[in-house]
Amino acid sequence: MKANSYVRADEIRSGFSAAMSAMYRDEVPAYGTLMALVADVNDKTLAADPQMKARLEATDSLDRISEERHGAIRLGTPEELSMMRRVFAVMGMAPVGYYDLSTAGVPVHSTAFRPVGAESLSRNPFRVFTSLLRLDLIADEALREEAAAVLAARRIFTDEAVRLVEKAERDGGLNETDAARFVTEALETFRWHDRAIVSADLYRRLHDAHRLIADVVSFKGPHINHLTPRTLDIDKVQARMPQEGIAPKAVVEGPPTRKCPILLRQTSFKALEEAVSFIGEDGSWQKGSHTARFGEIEQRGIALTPKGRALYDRLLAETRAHVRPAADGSNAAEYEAALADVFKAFPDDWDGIRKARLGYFRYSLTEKGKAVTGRNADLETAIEAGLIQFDPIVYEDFLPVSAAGIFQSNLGDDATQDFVASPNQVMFERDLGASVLDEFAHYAGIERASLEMCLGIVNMAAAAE
Ligand code: OOG
Ligand code: NI
Repeated sequence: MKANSYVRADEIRSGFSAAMSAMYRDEVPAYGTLMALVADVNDKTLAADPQMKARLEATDSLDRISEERHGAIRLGTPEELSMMRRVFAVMGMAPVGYYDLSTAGVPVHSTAFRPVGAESLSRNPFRVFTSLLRLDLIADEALREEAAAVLAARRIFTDEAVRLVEKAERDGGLNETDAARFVTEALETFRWHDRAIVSADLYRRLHDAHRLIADVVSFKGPHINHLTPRTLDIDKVQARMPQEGIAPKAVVEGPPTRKCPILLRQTSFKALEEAVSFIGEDGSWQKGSHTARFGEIEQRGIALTPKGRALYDRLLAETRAHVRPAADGSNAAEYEAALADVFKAFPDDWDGIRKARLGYFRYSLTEKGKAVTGRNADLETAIEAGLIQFDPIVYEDFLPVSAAGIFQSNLGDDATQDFVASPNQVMFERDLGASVLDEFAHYAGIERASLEMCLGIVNMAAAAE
């Protein structure tokens, strides 16, 4: 079969993201409500800000926004993680970044599977925050072994999904029939199962060790635990959520409200208590409940350079040393005020951010720049002369402190627990069966390529003179 009869990985990913969204909307109706709210706020924001709309259109990122979302799953074993990597690879998604959440009292470490090239991202930036449970952080050895035995016996992928992954790897792609089948089969892994694979007694003991352990170990598969649409104005969505019957968490995670959004701001609504049944004696089912699935929204801003990120981390730590947001929201206003105040130290205009080398930008020729002949200018002169313009590059990744806040708000206050900080990227990559990509190198590459294109054209015009 010729390679060009294969469906593009970008298309498989788009199909999968749409199928996942439809499934989750069926399973968790509040997610549908949130999607409608986000679509409405995005439309109004764009209508009120024609300049924002024009720049999003020009940078090829307007179309993707209404389709844009991320999800999250939690896996139990190295085998599950490495197979998941292969499943996502069929959809053109690679592991980017390493997130250690043990410091935040959550016994997992994680990566984000996402597309990496600029073109793939603009087609569909679907990402999945993927965590691996760290049983090694559980003190009770007997319980650890019991949990490991349950995990070792489950199969989270269908045989057909595995067969199609192997076929895609062998042939270098999937034809249309196989690609459609693959989407259906892969989706099965993410489905909610209301019948647990453990007894109520084991569930309770796992839950007592950590709620997250119960969530990962007790079920047939790693149900998608949230899907997050991207909004252009998170403060508006947060304010309107209660009117739609959704109670948001107390504070928005990440940077404060700014004229020039940086990195990522996120908020969620609390996980739902759902009816499940546990394995009872002699084949019966015992009724109970489980709390895991929630909703989240996010607003994405500019990707920061290592220098910008260090400044962000420092300012966030400074704020939190001062006021730590309480889960019940009692000091939310105080926290927000402190955050806004401390972040005054972070420039809030695009050119200031650019000149201080705090963020990554995509450069392009203006109409005037395209028409120019015979000018061989350096970058700053060309920008001042209106020949070259710049747009912020969107941050495509996640933030560990924010992720910890999202985990915590859905695990309940009683779950706050201290683990010894123990990042172990080497172990994670061994379990993954690959190294994770470096997010900074990716943004720097996009910036560099855009610059070369501009300067190349300006210089070519000069040379042709
Ligand atoms: C993942 C939480 C992290 C985010 O957006 O930072 C996350 C989880 O609860 O499994 O999704
Ligand atoms: Ni999330």
